[in-house]
Amino acid sequence: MKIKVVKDILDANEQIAQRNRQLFDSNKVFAVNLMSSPGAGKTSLILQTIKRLKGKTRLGVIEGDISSSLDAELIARESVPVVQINTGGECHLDANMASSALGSLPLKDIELLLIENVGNLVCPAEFALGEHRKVLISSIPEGDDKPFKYPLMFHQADAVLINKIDLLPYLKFDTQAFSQTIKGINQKVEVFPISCTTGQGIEQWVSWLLSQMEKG
Ligand SMILES: Nc1nc2c(ncn2[C@@H]2O[C@H](COP(=O)(O)OP(=O)(O)OP(=O)(O)O)[C@@H](O)[C@H]2O)c(=O)[nH]1
Ligand SMILES: [Mg+2]
Repeated sequence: MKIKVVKDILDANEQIAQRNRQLFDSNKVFAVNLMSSPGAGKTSLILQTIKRLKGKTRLGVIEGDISSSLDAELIARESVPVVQINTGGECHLDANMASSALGSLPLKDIELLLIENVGNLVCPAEFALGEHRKVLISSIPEGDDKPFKYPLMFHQADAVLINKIDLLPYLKFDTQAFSQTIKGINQKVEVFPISCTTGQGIEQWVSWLLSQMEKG
């Protein structure tokens, strides 16, 4: 009985996610669901991406957090359309929350919508939002064992960014073994070592993102 309830919730989410996807496609918006544990660097990555694409690609952002509008305030300073969703305790965004936020964004003026999910390596993987790509950000301080502990997230990702590589001299993290483990779980995944602090690897990430937008 309990399992059926969970399945019903996921089925309902899937239907709303498909409606969101139709809305994205009819407005020619390419949507990316950015997921990570708390503090891995989702907002920093969005800010770096805005820096590279400003004036070239019209961006929009949805910020998901349990509470506060701190991240949205950082994005708003860049004069990019942004909506903050507060889940009020839920550990992930769902398609219905994303749908409510879409009404407050000028979709016709947006080509690339970056959706920052709630910091969590478990629940966001279960709830589609209607996005075109899922991107997972891992970071050096979290340790290189995360693909073994949270395989679903790594299995679903179209790209995994290994952030904070500027900290490699100080922390034990085997980047090569980490990448190999991810490829073992998910053969199609792209892996990019990056640093949002130094800007290393951001060029490659942005090129990949633009190539994915072309593919749709
Ligand atoms: N050393 C280093 N620190 C970084 C890097 N990227 C982000 N940080 C720092 O990591 C902390 C968290 O970064 P955020 O971008 O806020 O992370 P987040 O994933 O958006 O966090 P939540 O929204 O709270 O889940 C901040 O203090 C950043 O300055 C990086 O490449 N190197
Ligand atoms: Mg954030």
